[in-house]
Amino acid sequence: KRVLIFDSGVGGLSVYQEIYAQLPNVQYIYAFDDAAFPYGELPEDELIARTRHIVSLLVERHSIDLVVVACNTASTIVLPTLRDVLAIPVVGVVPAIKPAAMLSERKVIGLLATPATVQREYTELLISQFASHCEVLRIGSTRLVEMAEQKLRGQAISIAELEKILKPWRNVVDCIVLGCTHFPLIKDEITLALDGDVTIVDSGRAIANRVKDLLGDVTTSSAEPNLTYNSAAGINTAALDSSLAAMQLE
Ligand code: DGN
Repeated sequence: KRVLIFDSGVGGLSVYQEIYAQLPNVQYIYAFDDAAFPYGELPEDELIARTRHIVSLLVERHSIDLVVVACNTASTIVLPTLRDVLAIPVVGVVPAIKPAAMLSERKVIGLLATPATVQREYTELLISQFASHCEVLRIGSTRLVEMAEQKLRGQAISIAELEKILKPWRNVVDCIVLGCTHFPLIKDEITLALDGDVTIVDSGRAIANRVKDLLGDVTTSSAEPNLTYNSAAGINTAALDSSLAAMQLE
């Protein structure tokens, strides 16, 4: 079986990690549209057109069995179109508002995502459906996405800068939704910057469960490499590979 995991950058690798842990015998193709990075700042129609084009092309070229749109910014807007044009299952990643609303004791939760995701209609819908009894504070940050990219390329990131971004939430929220797939990659740093008793939730595990349900148990291991990359603008995948190897060893 072949699964395509798609994001605009390295964030989808956090989702890949979760899926790989449950389905190690699947062959994965990781594609990232770094030519249009960051998606959080792209007009909606452009985002839909690009995603549709790239994903359709890769699905055909690589005989893909299932697609994971490992990007909240894209998933909150592009899933209906993709499901229209593709004949295979399309799994999206959207903010884990529902579990956060249940876990929060103070009923004050923080949604940390891209500037686009925090104001999407789909996000509003999730909040009114699952968290209408909570106060939902939002931070939409592209800087955090860049920091996650930096970390995965082995560069240091500044906790002081993170502290500044997250300051309004200190001792206010008790549960944070990582509504961007880049953010689980800097979860430790986010915890450190908040210096408090917060529960942090993301969608990775639930997505992995969903993919497993849809594919069933895949027991035969493939002779091909487990993970290959496709980049729209020739990013340095060697740097990505060494970081990823470290991630897999954890
Ligand atoms: N990883 C993407 C997400 O989950 O929304 C965002 C990446 C970006 O381009 N800003």
